[in-house]
Amino acid sequence: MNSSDQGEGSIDFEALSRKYAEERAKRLRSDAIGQYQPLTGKLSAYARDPNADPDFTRDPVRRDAEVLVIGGGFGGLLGGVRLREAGVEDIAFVDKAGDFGGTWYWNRYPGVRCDIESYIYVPLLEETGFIPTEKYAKGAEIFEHCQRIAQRWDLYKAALFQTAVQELVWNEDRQRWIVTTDRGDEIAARFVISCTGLLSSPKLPGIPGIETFAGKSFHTSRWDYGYTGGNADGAMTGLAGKKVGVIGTGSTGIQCVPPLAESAEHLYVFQRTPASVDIRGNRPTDPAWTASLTTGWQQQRSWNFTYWTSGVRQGEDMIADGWTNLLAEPTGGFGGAAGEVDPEAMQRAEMLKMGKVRQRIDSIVDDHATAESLKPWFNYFCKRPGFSDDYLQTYNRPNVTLIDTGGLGVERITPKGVVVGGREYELDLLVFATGFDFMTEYTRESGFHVTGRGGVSLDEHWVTGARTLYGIMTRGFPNFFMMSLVQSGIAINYMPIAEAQTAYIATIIANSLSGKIGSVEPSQEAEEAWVGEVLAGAPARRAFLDSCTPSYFNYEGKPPKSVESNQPYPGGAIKYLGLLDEQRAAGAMANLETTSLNQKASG
Ligand code: N01
Repeated sequence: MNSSDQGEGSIDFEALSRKYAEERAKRLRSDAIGQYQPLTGKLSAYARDPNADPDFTRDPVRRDAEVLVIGGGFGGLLGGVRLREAGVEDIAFVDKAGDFGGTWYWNRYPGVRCDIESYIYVPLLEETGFIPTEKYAKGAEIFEHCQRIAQRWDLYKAALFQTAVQELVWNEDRQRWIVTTDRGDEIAARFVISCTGLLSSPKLPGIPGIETFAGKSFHTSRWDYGYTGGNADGAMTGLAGKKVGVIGTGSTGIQCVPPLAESAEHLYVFQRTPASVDIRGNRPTDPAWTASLTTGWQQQRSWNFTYWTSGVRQGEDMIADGWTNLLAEPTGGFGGAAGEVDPEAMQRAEMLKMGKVRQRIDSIVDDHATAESLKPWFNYFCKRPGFSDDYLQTYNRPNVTLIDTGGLGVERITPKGVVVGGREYELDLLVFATGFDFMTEYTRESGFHVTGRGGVSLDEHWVTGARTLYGIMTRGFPNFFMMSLVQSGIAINYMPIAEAQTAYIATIIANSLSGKIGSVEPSQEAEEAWVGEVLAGAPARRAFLDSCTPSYFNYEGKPPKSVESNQPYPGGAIKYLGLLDEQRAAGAMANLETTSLNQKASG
């Protein structure tokens, strides 16, 4: 098969497609996403936040707010900033975490960094004057920047942390959402923006015996440095003399494996499907480059990345990394002028890229059998591509063993350790790098119920699939804005999508407040037209997902029927961003229906 990896001229696309299908078949399971379990019930200890005060208490809050933002990650922060800029003062925040930061609050595992260039991934760099110290910044630096944003735009003053929203009920008389939380709060908000994150509910595999493990164990998003010692830079002195196991080799696994290998006596990596791991090429920020930046640089750079990763050559490749060089393959572009993808050209680019990823493994990993086990056989975008300059090298260490489960996964967990192929590996620490829920039902992922006009719940409203305008609003749920991937634009770098969405939402809210508008929601026609556009892309997306090895991208190989309408907008990032910018520039009120503010609401 390696002969198929020699370059475009000699590549045997048919043989590769057959190999991909064989590998996929090994991994398909009838229980699909049902193989995972949430961190509740007998596994609820896994949900404990190691960074928050477990004894924290406060009196319940009862108040009105003009805007309530649920979630203090990048989406919520950007929403807060844009609302402030639009003159909205009364903004409350609620977050389960102990601070702002979202992903970067929770994910503090060793080695954590962003996998998109930080100069375009980290928001508001020009506004704050902060420049990340490296091309791919450490998690701690990004987390600190989240706090910087919250301080600079004065968002802490009405923030309720360690608090989970439980329910949102629309009160038609008051034209407000009555929002209740697990700390007994009741906030009557005129507008709600829900930014609960795209990958924020950790999940554990339903491996038999998981609850019996008697050693130490945690999910990567709840790293316990109290046990391991050290910090995200490594030096985990608590692991001296300890046998450590990691289950999961996705983006998180490939980042935490190298520092674990340095600190543990022995590290076992339990692999079900190998990740694609390309060159990272991280480097410190060049002060001369920083000094050369001129106004508008971040947005320009971000657009450049969006174009290149949409398959459109757009001047110089400013980022020039493993994401953008998909276009450097000798295939020509794979996107039309507006970024609509040519599936055949894309397939060729992906196969060539994966060939190079496999060749790289041979050039780094000394042991032949280990190298073969580490080779990924699926289309490049079937899973989130990974990048690392030390992950593959880690398998050359004498204290690291790759336990390849041949696509079947870990067999069993016992009080002493992990069983694969009938052999038990005894462990002191077992780390679950097993990811997060992704695009499941809104209630399951957000953790709260939403009841709109007429007592209809969002789950009922979407029972046959989602219905939205731009993936942001849904009819019957006035003054409620969502930031998720459902029917929304999608891009490799989520940041421009979050920026465009929050600018659009803030404009609607500011217009509504100044124009004495009591409720705003999509018109029936506009919502139907948007759902129609999403559904028109369903067959192509379905075909791609059906060809992919199981992962969270394709609901572990068994996408439910509702996925057709729950999928992201198929027109591509360039078109979606252009559309939102156009709408906002025109005042943002097109395609919406409004009612005037009534007396009870203004009182
Ligand atoms: O989670 P994942 P993640 N036995 O779902 C394995 C973002 N992110 O936390 O591939 C053995 O990708 C499972 O195996 P398989 C990013 O968007 C970004 O790594 O399903 N193994 C897989 O290897 C990313 O995509 C950054 O066969 C089992 C792993 O667990 C997303 O978060 C950093 C198993 C889960 O991988 C999620 O990444 C981190 C079993 N029974 C995360 N069950 C950066 O920005 C599951 N697995 C750098």
